[in-house]
Amino acid sequence: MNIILLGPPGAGKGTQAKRLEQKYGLKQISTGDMLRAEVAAGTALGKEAKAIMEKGQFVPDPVMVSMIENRIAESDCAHGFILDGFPRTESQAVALDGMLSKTHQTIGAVILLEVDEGQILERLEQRTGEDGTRRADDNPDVVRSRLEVYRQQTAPILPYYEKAGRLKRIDGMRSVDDVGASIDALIG
Ligand code: B4P
Repeated sequence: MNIILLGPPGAGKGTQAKRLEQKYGLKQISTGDMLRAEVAAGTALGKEAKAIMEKGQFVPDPVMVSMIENRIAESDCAHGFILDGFPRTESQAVALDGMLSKTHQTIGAVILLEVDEGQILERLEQRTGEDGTRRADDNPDVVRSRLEVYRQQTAPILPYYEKAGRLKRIDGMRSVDDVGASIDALIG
């Protein structure tokens, strides 16, 4: 089973993807984590991505599409994967359907975690990494830009999945366990 998790920044995509990985053995593919690894390694892509992410904007579609195309072809994704942070634009959504049809793979569930903006600002203001550090893009000004970019570029892909009857909405305002239980019920 392959799953797409959609939702605004801080909706809990990463949190739920990790849970699904542990519970069902599906591979979490977090584009945000992959980009942050490039930044940490100081690669050419990392240098480009750092400046973009710190402004709360999106890394160009062709870069993200080829990153995902290569990643899902790896053997650890063969038993199923969770896309956490991809697609984020209509062009990414269309490219994803194209690449999956070439490899005869399908998406079993497209799940939207719905969380309001007040709650997002609160969560991201409190988020710290495992080492206690804060992400540069979690400061309130950048979060506001990320929300605007979400409204303009990611929200328009919801009808793409809704039209095909593929989109499942989940109330993401509840506890991590309650949100997880709703996801389990959907995919179980
Ligand atoms: P991401 O890393 O994907 O960032 P995110 O949207 O902040 O995270 P998420 O929804 O996973 O929230 P989390 O579970 O951590 O992207 C960062 C940047 O990378 C983007 O802005 C962009 O620049 C770039 N990028 C990534 N993908 C791209 C793409 N496809 N195309 C172009 N650019 C791309 O949860 C947030 C917080 O809430 C945590 O502290 C968590 O503990 C807490 N939380 C979670 N669930 C909760 C709950 N139910 N109740 C209370 N708190 C909860």
